Amino acid sequence: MPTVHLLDTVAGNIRSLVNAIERVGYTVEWVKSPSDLETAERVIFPGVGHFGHCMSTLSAAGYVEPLQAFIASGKPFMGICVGMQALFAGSEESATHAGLGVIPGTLRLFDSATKSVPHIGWNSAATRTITDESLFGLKRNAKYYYVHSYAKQIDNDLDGWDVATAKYGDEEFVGAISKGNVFATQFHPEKSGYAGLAVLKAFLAQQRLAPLVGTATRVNEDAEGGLTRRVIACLDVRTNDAGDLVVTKGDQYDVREKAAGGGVRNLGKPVEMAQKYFEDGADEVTFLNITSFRNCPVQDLPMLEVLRQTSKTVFVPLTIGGGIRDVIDTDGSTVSALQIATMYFKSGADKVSIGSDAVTAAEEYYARGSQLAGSTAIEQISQAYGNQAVVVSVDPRRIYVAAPSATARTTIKTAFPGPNGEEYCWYQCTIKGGREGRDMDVQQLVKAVEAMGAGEILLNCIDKDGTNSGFDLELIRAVKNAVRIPVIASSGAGNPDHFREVFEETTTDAALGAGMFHRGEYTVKQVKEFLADKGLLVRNEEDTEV
Ligand code: 1PR
Repeated sequence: MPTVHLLDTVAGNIRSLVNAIERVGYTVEWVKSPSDLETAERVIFPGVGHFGHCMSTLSAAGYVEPLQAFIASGKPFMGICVGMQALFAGSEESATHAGLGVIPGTLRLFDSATKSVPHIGWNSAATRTITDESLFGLKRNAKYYYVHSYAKQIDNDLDGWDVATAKYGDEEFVGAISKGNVFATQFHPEKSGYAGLAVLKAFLAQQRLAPLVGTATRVNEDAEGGLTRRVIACLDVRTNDAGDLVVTKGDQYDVREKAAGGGVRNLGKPVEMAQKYFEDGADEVTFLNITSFRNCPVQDLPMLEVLRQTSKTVFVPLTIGGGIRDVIDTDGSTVSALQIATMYFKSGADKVSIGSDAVTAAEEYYARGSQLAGSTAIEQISQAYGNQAVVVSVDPRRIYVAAPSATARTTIKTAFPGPNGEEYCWYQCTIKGGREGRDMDVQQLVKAVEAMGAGEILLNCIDKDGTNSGFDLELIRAVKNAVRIPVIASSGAGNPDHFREVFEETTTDAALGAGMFHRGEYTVKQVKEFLADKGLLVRNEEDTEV
């Protein structure tokens, strides 16, 4: 098999890229020192995180000139995400670091006044300069997975480059760019389903231009127009009483069968179910380890193997939550949350989701007078891997009050009064899977974790969990109003119309379903088709194989 040299100087989920490269028929060799670039035939340079950190790492390891020389040699070179950004002259993200200067121009931060930043999700890469052929397999009506806060907006400084663009709000920016032997994508082809694998395959085979065939010829102007709303499948995983790792699902966080002595509900095997949801068109798959695996050495955490297996065949983003905190290992040693997160990223996770530990960190943040500590799991992981890699999973519960004056917490007037006719409620944060309530409202929590560097909120709702009665729209609006980072609505989805409702009636960035998919009541595909029929912009994977 032909080889690809991979330059991995930046932290992140490299395993998925390796899996994707192998899937399209190539083997990976690592660039271990700058001299390896002299003999490499084709190079891919992926990157996540901070532009300045990326450039200083490259420079400290002596890669800047060898990389420029490789690119000048005319051999195929591909940059991905920050690996693309590094090709530009510079980025606002770090005024003190120059880029490689292969492409002119400077990256700018997205305007967050009217939209969530980071830009996370599925967007287009529609070629502007080439319209009658496909550039490296890009399809005008396909969607690709992006996750970034800085972008190269379209100015006229890109003359001579073939450019494919995406739109976010009213900003049009570079989604992919190419000239000669250089090809770079802001999106992650290894996380963009079969459409992304096709791009990787075309680059590696050096099929720069190909005739537009099949679906590629069907240009859907609407579909080119921006970020889709994401539909996420979530798998709550734990060991059952027989010691097997199972996907489970309860209601209001009770996952045992209702009969006396009921065991943990077993709805299937995590890897198989994730695979099915990917094939059905899920935009992301989230695993939540809902009980810590007791007496298990950290190195053997069962979810590490679940991720390794899943990332071989599931080419959309994977999130892992549950137990991301500093822990004492079975041998008595302390393992930091950052080390645990690193193990998960290396095993194929793109994001980690932090629950209980985030609540404790937020309490300490306010106790210090809204000062950052620098040492929390959220801060450490987001500094090392970028904000986009840190999700905070929130488990709020409604506390009804007769009037706002009855509590110091932020209340909302609810259209669904409490058991005694109370017209107000506040959303109390909980820890340990809802077992313990804390004296903090959800708005306080999400503001604190945004300040610490969380990139996304996974917004559960204990009252709605497993009820099939639709999302808590009041909660979602309250949280969307409190933060600028994207929000994933969760808990209560029972049918496709609940997804339409949450997307039409709130500005949530994504919506997550669990029980309705696990029990086979509806498929992800049915939800997507329903949303598309209602005129909502969703990604519909048309390819099924590469
Ligand atoms: O506190 O960092 O160790 O993380 C624990 C994680 O496990 C948290 O993200 C917490 O939400 C989750 N969790 C803990 N206990 C349970 C439980 O169910 N007993 N599950 C639990 C939370 C919420 C969603 C669920 C949606 C949608 N589950 O995952 O899938 O509510 O369900 P639906 O569509 O069927 O209504 P830490």
